[in-house]
Amino acid sequence: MTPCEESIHFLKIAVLLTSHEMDSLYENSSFILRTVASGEKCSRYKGLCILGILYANVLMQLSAQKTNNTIMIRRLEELTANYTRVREHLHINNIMERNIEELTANYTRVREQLSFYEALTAQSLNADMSWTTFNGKLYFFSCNELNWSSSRAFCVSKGADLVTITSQTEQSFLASKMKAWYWIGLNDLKTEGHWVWVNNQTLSETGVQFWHKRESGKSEPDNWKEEDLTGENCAVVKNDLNYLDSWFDISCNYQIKFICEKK
Ligand SMILES: [Ca+2]
Ligand SMILES: [Ca+2]
Repeated sequence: MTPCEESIHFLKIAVLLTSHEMDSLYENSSFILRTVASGEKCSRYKGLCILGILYANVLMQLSAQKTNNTIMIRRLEELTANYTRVREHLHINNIMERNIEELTANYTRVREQLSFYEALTAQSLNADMSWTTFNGKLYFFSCNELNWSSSRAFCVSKGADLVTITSQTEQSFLASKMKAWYWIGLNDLKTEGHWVWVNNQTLSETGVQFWHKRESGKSEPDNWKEEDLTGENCAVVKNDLNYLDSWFDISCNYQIKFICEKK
């Protein structure tokens, strides 16, 4: 190739470089290198030649960067799609959890009502619903077992309420009649640890309480949560202990006999 032909060829490459035609540029790379290596032949175009090489390098770097960007954009799109799927999944889970909570609450309500009506029916069949008199009050010891709130509803339906124990004499009388464990009208449903009777009297107002005491370990009420995570918020009186030491807090959901009291 004559110097004149080389000049024309190099100018063509310079045009290719400025027009970003990379494939043609790579095809002519051997000529560029030969031209740079041959300092004597290329002396007239040396400056332009170096600029061309640098320009080609920049273009190659830009091209590589463009490829990286394309890959990153694809990954970003995949991550976005995954994120959207996870969010939709979480949303569905939240809705399902809410539905389960509502269904559980409805189930509990229906179960309580059912127990109550079962007890009413059983009691109506049992004609001898007998009341025992003591100190001007009437007491009924149930044969049926209900949870605490249904027991109370039953007593109320009979013009009474769950028993309120306001003296050691009354506690002694009840103990003498008991053949099982019975619900009494004492609870801390409203405020944990604040025990009140169904007539809103507190233990300090009545002046008597007969919680079971333990020499080692916590005495009652202990709000034990092993069997019911909501704790123990209703009181029961047990017949198999000293009557002065026989109140326990237990889960309000247990099915227990109960004592109604009316004036
Ligand atoms: Ca409690
Ligand atoms: Ca307890």
